[in-house]
Amino acid sequence: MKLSVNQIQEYNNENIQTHQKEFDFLAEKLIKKGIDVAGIIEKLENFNVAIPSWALGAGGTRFGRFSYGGEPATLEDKIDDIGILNILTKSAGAISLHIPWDIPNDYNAIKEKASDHNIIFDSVNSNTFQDQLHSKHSYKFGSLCNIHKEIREQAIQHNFEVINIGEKLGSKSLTVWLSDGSNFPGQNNFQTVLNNTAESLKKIYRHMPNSWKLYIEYKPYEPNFYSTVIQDWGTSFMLAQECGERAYTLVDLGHHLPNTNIEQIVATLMNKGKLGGFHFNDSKYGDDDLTVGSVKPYALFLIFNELVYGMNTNKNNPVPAWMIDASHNIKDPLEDLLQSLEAILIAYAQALLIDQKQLEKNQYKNDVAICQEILQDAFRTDVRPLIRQARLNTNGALNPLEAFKIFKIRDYLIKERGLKSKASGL
Ligand code: LRH
Ligand code: MN
Repeated sequence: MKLSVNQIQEYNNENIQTHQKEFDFLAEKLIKKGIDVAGIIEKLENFNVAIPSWALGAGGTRFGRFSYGGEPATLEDKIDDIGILNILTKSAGAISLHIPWDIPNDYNAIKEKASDHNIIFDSVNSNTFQDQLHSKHSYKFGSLCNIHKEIREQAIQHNFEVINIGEKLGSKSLTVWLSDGSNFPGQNNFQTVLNNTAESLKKIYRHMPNSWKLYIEYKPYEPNFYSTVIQDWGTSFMLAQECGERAYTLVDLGHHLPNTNIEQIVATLMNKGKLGGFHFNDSKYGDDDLTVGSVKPYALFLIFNELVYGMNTNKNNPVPAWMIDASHNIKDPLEDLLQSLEAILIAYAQALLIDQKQLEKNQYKNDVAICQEILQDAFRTDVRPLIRQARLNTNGALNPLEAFKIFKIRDYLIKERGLKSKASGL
């Protein structure tokens, strides 16, 4: 399924007048406030989010999985699907692979297909939370933390292989998430498993090319339900510091206990130059992997407020890696990802409206009410005309989700791949 720029332009022509009126009205209002509208639109045009290769089919839980029809059963099909997201939004120009779920058969063919769709290979993810068919040792009782050296070595070797695969594709970072932990008190010696994990991560870090970054992802629980070795940002931060300057903490929004102040964690990590990137999603209770901005949009906005401040202030922190990590149990995976991309751009655009100088001035005066008003005024601004203008400027669709439905893309994919095709992943 390859959509043409002409098809997109034809679709846009239907809606261009409405958009132009809404955009002109908003732009005039913002310019009057001294806001650099052109600058914001340029930032939105250049904002690219990596799509997880493991979230292009129907997700599932232990209670079941409802397949979706037309799912991408091969890595080639997955790249084609991300190509559809990218031609509609112009902000999905990257794929994050999970190994071994997505090991390429033909590297040159895969790289060619990706470049045809203007897609780059972002972070590669290792997987030592599942046993592989021919693996000698099981990770049932842990991988990089395991009390048995030969099992740690097997997991370290796997990460070496993932780095080698990423190098061949032009990726520049490795993401390590460990399910390692315990289900019962007494099962693990906390210090032993932490020391083993630290030593293992250092070996992996030293194997990476000097141009690479290591992202250490934390999570409080699941699949282990008593302890997780890398349970929170502090543990990940500590391990990243022990590894070296190219090791960072990765923040998956769903990996926090209820009511955790994630925006403060983001500010703290940026302050220390250790914020590596994000796995964007949303959640009500646990690691629900729901559509970004679908449950707590204000929290996402507050996170982007810290990101905008940090990207202006913390020059010691690299530009974070923007990635989605979601699982689609009942929605069309591509529609869900289109909504997530929209929610991320909306939160970023709203945060860019914040007058950081005014905020700082009123924080200095302890005028708490005005500080709140400055944030809420930005959050209560409908910035969608700015995002539409950015897409128009980049030949994307004014409203990608609507275009996806009008072009009947899912029907086309089902005709092409059948109802039974199943995507690898979660
Ligand atoms: C763990 C996680 C991690 C991935 C997996 C697919 O919950 O967020 O990022 O490896 O999901
Ligand atoms: Mn994740």
